[in-house]
Amino acid sequence: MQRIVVLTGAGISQESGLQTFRGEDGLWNHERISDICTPEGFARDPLRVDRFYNGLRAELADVQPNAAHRALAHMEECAATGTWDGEILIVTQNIDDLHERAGSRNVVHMHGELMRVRCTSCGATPAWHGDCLPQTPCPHCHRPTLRPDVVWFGEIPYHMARIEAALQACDLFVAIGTSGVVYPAAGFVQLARTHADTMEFNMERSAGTDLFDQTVLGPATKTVPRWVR
Ligand code: BV8
Repeated sequence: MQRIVVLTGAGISQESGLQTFRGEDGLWNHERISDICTPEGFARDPLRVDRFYNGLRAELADVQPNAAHRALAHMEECAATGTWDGEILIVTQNIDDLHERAGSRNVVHMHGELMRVRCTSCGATPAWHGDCLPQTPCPHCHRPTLRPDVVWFGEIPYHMARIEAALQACDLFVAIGTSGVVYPAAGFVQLARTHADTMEFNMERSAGTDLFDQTVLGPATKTVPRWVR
C-alpha cells in the first residue's frame, strides 16, 4: 500500500483561471496582506475584506477544475476501485473547491473554504454561495457576526493533527503549485523527508526546492497527468 500526501497551492488552480498570490499578477500585488488576510484587517474594515472574498467567490463560480485536479481525483478513484494499491490525501492551502468539483473526496482545506462562512457568535460554518456582508445575519443564530471561513495570518490552520499524522505515515510527499513561503505548510516537506520520498511540481524553483528529492518544472496541467499515468 502506497500512502501519498499531496500539498497543493494556488498554482494548481492557476490554469483554471484563478489568480495566484505571488506571481507577477498575484493577488498580493494588488492588496496588502495586512489589510485582507489578518483578523486585525477584518476588524479594521470588515466590508473591505468581505468584498475581497465576495469577489473571489463570484470568480470561482465561473471557472472549472483543470487536468491537474482531475488527475489527482483519478488517483483516488483508482485506489477506491482497487486498480491501485494506494491511498491519497490532498492537503490544500487553497480555499477554492476545484479539487472537490474534479471528484476528489479525501481533501483537507488547511486554510479554510471560500464556499463557507463562519459565525463568530455561534461557530456555525454554513455553506455560502453569494455575497456575505458585515450586516448579513447568521442563518443559525441570526446575529450579524459572519466572517469568511478562511484561516488568516496569525490564526491556527485547520486539521493540523490529521495532517501531521498523514505526513508521518506517508511514503511519498508531493507539493504542487506552492511557493513554499507560508508556514506551517512550507514546513511539511521537512517533516516528510525524514522517512518519505518527496516530489515538487512547479513552474519555477520554490523556496523549498532544495528540500525535495525531485522537482518537475512545467505547467501542472501537463506535468501532473503525466506523473499520474
Ligand atoms: C500559523 C488565507 C501558528 C486564505 C492564507 C516567520 C517564519 C515562519 C512563519 C511565520 C513567521 N512569521 C509569521 C509566521 C507564520 C505565518 C507565515 O507563514 N508567514 C509567512 C509569510 C512568513 N503563518 C501563519 O500565520 C499561519 N498560522 O502559523 O499559526 C500555528 C501553526 C501551526 C500550528 C499551531 C499554530 C496561517 C497561514 C495562512 C494564511 N492564509 N490565505 C486565502 O485568502 O486564500 S495564506 C495564502 O498563501 C494562501 O492561503 C495560499 O494558499 C498561501 C500559500 O501561497 P501559495 O498557495 O503557495 O501561492 P503562491 O501564489 O505563493 O505560489 C503559487 C506557486 O504556484 C508559485 O510557486 C508558482 O510558481 C506556481 N505556479 C503558478 N502557476 C503554476 C504553478 N505551478 C504549476 N503550474 C502552474 N500553472
